[in-house]
Amino acid sequence: MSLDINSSILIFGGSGTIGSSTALHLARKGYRNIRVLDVYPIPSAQSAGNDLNKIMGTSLRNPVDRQLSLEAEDAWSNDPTFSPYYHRSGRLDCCVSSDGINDLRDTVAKLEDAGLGHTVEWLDTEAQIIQRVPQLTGSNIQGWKGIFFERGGWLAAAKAIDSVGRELMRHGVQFSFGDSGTFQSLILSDDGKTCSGAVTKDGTRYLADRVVLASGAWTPSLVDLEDQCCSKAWVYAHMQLTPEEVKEYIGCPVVYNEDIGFFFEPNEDGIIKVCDEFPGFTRYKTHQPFGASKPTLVSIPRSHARHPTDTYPDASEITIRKAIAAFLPNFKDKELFNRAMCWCADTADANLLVCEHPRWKGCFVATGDSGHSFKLLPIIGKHVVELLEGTLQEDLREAWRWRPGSGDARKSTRAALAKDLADLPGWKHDSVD
Ligand code: FSA
Repeated sequence: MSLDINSSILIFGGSGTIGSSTALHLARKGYRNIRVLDVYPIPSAQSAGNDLNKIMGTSLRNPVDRQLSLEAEDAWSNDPTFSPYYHRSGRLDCCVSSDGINDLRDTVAKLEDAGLGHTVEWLDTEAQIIQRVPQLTGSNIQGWKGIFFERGGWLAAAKAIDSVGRELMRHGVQFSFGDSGTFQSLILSDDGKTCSGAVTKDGTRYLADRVVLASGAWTPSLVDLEDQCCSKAWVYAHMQLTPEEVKEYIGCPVVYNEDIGFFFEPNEDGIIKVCDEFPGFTRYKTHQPFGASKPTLVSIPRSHARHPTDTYPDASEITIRKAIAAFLPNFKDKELFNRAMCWCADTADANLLVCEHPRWKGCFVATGDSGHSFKLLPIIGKHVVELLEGTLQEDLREAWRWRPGSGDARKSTRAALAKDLADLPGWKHDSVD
């Protein structure tokens, strides 16, 4: 059955990045029967997007990513639902290792090929880096080279999803949160091949023409994704600057070093977020997602919202402190707070997984963010809607197709295999599993 504006559509994970964007684009197209379901109200307290900030930049990994990040840059700049949350402070990508420097040169070459050479500046010396980012004066940057992207910066992530939520309310989208928004199972036809809705944890049965599972890193634990996604945690910590210190860091570009990590300009409360860069942490458990024939090992996120006293492994304190010592040596003794983990779903090739589930007609998955998709918030939903309507561009369909067996999501494109949280002390501060 084809879709029309009266078709009923359920969006699980609708309080997170891809789900809220999907609801937004359906509502903007005039769909009148949209229901957002989520464990938490929008912006979901356990969404990776519920964060102080995320990086904005142009991704050049492949033509699909490039197209999407250019569309996103345009929407972040011009769409009033999003533009107040785009801080176009610029982004410095920098490195000291020869591999890293080669990657940077490769990026410049790709930008030039794409006709975007004029949007970046190659910084060949420490002096040139410091001229662009004076806040790095006195930092440990011997031998660094860098690229400065003037089209980039940071996104006030949670505030932007909240803005989407307010627009959804204005459009009359319906919401179910808590147990009545928590996925339990699909409602399937007698032959098991067609999905006609879903049941939530409290037993409510929602009938619908389409079900979209956009539950981010939780998706592989909800339905069988045949190992195409592996959920991993990345970590961050905050530090508080004094008003005097804030003055020095206002307008500071995002500084990203693939061997060390990254930090952001202070927000309006003078808080700087610092992250280390590493292959992520898994949390494997024996679990049977809906549709799996037997229990298997699945990496399952642990919700910071449900376990607010959790922090991060002791090992992360060391690497975050290293990042601070390199980038922000004056703040090396500052107290850290809000140490937390944030969960993303990696695919083997780091492309999204946005397609119809091959076993259940009418059930669609929209996940596999692979840690680089928050920037797509304003536009990703437009393409999910195109998928639902059967008009998704061929190259996007190909990149996002169902592709089990095509690679190892546990490794993905990372430098090494992710360690498992079970082997890492220090992060768990309550006794509940
Ligand atoms: O370029 C970017 O969008 C940075 S992604 C930020 C990050 O924390 C990664 O550094 C990390 O490796 C993981 O992908 C989660 O996202």
